[in-house]
Amino acid sequence: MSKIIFITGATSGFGEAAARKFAAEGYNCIINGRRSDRLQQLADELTSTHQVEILPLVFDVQDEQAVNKAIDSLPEKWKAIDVLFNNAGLALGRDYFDEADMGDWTRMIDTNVKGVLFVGQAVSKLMAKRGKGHIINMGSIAGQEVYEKGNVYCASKFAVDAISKGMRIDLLRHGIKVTCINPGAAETEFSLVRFKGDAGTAASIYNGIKPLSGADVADVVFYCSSLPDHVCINDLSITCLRQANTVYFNREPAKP
Ligand code: NDP
Ligand code: 8X3
Repeated sequence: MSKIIFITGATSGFGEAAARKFAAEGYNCIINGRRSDRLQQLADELTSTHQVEILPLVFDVQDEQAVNKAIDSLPEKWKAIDVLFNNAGLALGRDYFDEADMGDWTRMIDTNVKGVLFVGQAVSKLMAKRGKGHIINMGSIAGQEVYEKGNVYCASKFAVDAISKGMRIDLLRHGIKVTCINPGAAETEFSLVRFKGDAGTAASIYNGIKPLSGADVADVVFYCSSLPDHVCINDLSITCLRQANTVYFNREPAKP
């Protein structure tokens, strides 16, 4: 029987790349995001390319009731979730602490922290009933080191790190693995969202480096999920070759 992965934030970036990777590897996928048109398009493409089933599930991870309703109303066969890629998240703004927008902070906390908790708890209950499962939370190297103007985005990812550690302890009795993946700079829609559609500033983040791609991270997620039952990668950090941590880059000079 095919395995099932539940991916939040599958309309772009890491989540979309993971849907492509896991579908290609024969997983049936529950894919989530708020943009229903993109989800449906991805579902149509993957079902026509691979011998798998894809279930699009539109909801906002910030909305606890919507999360629980969507997961409770899954058809019984889709509740046998093997892997949760708890990935939906965002950064909004890159501003000094005293100048940042409170609305941006609220959305980051509601999405990156509360969203991870809402989806994580609902799915962990299903996994606990089966006595197995694997939860892969999306952290960041921003959850390991704070950088200038990173304040609340970093805080939200430090929280994901702590939540992952807590889940790992509390879910041990149910045989559930918990992994926290911590990527560095990756070129997805992340920076475009962070800089609110300012494509020039978004692109400048990747000046002089070959950043990670969604597919690079999806490969790592798949690797973590394909190890023997008794083996769990707890934390995994991944950067491109030209990045050492959140601050140190070796950028190739611009060509004249
Ligand atoms: P993208 O912007 O490309 O993708 C983000 C995804 O999250 C989209 O599918 C978006 O879907 C979804 N999403 C955002 N808010 C919500 C919400 N409230 N409810 C449901 N889905 C939501 O960025 P990435 O793929 O890069 O980001 C994915 C994760 O990786 C995030 O948690 C991010 O913090 C983390 N990360 C990113 C890094 C990077 O450099 N790119 C590095 C380290 C970590 P939709 O808008 O349709 O709802
Ligand atoms: C995204 C990586 O360094 O831009 O989580 O915050 S960083």
